[in-house]
Amino acid sequence: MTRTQVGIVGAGPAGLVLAHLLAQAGVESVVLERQSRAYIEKRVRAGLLEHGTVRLLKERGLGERMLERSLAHHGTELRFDGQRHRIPYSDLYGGREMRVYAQQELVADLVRLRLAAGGEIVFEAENVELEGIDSEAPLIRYRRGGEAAELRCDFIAGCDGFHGVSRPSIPEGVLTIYNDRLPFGWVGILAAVPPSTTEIIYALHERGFAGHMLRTADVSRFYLQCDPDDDIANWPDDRIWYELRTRLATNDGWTLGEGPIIEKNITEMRSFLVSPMRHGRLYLAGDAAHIVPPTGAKGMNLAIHDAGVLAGAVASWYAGEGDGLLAGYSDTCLRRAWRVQEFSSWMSWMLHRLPEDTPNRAYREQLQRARLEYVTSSPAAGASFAENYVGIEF
Ligand code: RFL
Repeated sequence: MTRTQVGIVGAGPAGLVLAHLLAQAGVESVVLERQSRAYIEKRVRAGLLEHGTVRLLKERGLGERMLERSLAHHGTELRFDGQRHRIPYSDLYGGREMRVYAQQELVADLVRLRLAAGGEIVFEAENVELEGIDSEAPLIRYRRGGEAAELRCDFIAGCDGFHGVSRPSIPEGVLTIYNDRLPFGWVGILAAVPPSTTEIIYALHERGFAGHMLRTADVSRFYLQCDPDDDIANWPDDRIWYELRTRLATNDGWTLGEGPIIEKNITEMRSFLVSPMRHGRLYLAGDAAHIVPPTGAKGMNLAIHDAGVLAGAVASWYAGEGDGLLAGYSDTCLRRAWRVQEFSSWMSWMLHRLPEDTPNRAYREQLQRARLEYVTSSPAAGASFAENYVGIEF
């Protein structure tokens, strides 16, 4: 049996940032991760860091490699009717900038820095089970290399993502669950081709949404709207490039660079949120507590935000300041999560072709167009978009 102060389940952005911030506050933790180190350092997911995320990583000494290897971004492009509309979000929101940096790179940095500082991360921890979360000394049981192991702690941080074990360990009836599946899916690809843009592009076309995201100088990420129940086998490479060329086309002769597709999959678009984000001594953070549609690129940022709030609350408890911040943890995080949820949903409905069976579809399409025109032409609407996209400060 090992003892620690905070047992952290999951070495994603939430769990790893939490482990660092706790250590900086003098609080011990052990991270238990189901996958291998190599696996989590290769897993392709998000890539856009909000202003506040960059600031937190920088201030906490976790962002050196990210700052070296990522580019600052100051605007984004919305395309419809073959026209390009730039939203200069930095100008519209006090000069704040965003950064493009792949999630797996950030995870690799956080793992390396944590291990170098003597932190403990148990990779390939199997059959993790939480016990006594209602008590003052909860226990995590798991298996490692076939051997049973136990970790006794004061608090458990459930940072194990949407499919983890932490949330289901909370007794039935305790959590209010909010769940909304959007009628859109995304074919996501990673291609070995330099980007054809310097800024992220979101396009609405009559054939559906297309997105041109950025990763590195040689690798680009693209998304295409598809049916949420579609099968990736229906998307051979030729079809993907045809759809990207068509949906991203502009009237001014912009061209799309094409290259080998390294990876492709289909992601459904879901909004999911539980309240409260805690039960007893178990605190949920990141995707374990909420999922947002990926359109606004918010999931990883929200996860890191939760970790920051939780670290502060736990540190305050150990500093003898009582449990005020812990008691407020869920409300503090949910306030931001709901703002992000609303923005991500608004952006998703603005940028996707509505399914054929949408009630009153023609009317809703006109609303969509009115929204696009407003956000791309009004400085006030642009500023509101910028505040949410770059990361609202509260
Ligand atoms: P993570 O990153 O899912 O990390 C959870 C960790 O917990 C481990 N785990 C367990 N460990 C021990 N025992 C168990 N029983 C466990 N079960 C799970 C997992 O192996 C993993 O290492 O959650 P976290 O830290 O909350 O971070 C959240 C972000 O990862 C997530 O919000 C974003 O990646 C969402 N997301 C995207 N967000 C964006 O902002 N932009 C994107 O383009 C974008 N693309 C994506 C995405 C999420 C995807 N998923 C989850 C399928 C693309 C995909 C495919």
